[in-house]
Amino acid sequence: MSSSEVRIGVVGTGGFANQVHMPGYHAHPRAKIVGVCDIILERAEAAAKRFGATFVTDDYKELVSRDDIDAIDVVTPNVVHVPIALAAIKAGKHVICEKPLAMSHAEAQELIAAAKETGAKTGVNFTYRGHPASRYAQYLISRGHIGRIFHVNAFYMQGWLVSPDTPIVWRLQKDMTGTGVLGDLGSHVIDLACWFTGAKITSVVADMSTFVEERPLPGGTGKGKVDVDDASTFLARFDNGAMGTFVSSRNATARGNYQRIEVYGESGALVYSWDDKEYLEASVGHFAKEYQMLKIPVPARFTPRDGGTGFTENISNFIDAILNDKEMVPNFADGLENQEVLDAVSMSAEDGTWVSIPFN
Ligand code: SOE
Repeated sequence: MSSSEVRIGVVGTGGFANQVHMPGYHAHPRAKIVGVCDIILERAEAAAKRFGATFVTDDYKELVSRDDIDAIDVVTPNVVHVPIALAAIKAGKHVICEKPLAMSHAEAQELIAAAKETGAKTGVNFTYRGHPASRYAQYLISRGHIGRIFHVNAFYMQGWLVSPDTPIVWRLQKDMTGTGVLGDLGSHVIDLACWFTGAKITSVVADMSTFVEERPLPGGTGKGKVDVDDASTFLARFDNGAMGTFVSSRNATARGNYQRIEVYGESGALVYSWDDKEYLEASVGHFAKEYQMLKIPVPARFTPRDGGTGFTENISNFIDAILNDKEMVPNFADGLENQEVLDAVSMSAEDGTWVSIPFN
């Protein structure tokens, strides 16, 4: 590795890569995007032009094998996360991958085994760990400010699929994404709930629904069947005895990116809301009031490096982990834990029975 900077290869140059990942590397003083790959070569060429990459390809195998690249960022549809990440790890690269990590916990286990072999630094882009209010929530809970936890209620509600005229995209195709809203949005609040509390989910019982079963195909070429969940709700038990309720939907009318996690403990409580960067609703410490939540300001020290909602925080942390030879968090182990919950929820929704994890 170049001692002065981390040389990056990005696979997948679609919306999120352009809005978050590549700007994140561009903003880091010791990161450089050397190569980009996309199955749509023109998209990769546009990204290379915008971010100064010198190598462009539509074949990820060419990118991961380059000696002038230290780390690979996988920003593709879920179905190819593992083959690309595996190829990168086997080529001696560090890897960060978009969420959810894989299409199944078995696939995720394969990734972890490969990374252990090479000592690769791994990361999963659970974006909302970078949010100032979520960082403060995790700080307060991890330092015991709400005591023994009774409840975790998590909601992630978007409304972009309310109209039946919204066409099918890869996030709605099982063979590309695995699950629908569960993996797309549920994975985020599952990660936050476990990170906030430091607890693991040990069993779930679930219900999933597809409200709109047929949608226009892209390009107006007729209609196609939707084979993934539009909404997912599940109950969970944590290993610390807490009870969890998780609701995620992309049919939540009027909601843009509504993310809310309520945590109730024996000596306090707090509510994190993505919409509010500056405050937590809380009853903690000397703010603790019986039957009253106060809006407490998030201290400046929890402001992420981008000064906003922290969308690029994981990207910066990944670069720093490589430069300082430290472990990136969240990493593939967190991705596997998350994947086990996703798989358990999908299994439970089939017959409505409780499913315990870990599986083996
Ligand atoms: C779409 O639902 C989406 O872009 C998710 O895929 C992201 O993970 C989330 O951060 C915002 O919404």
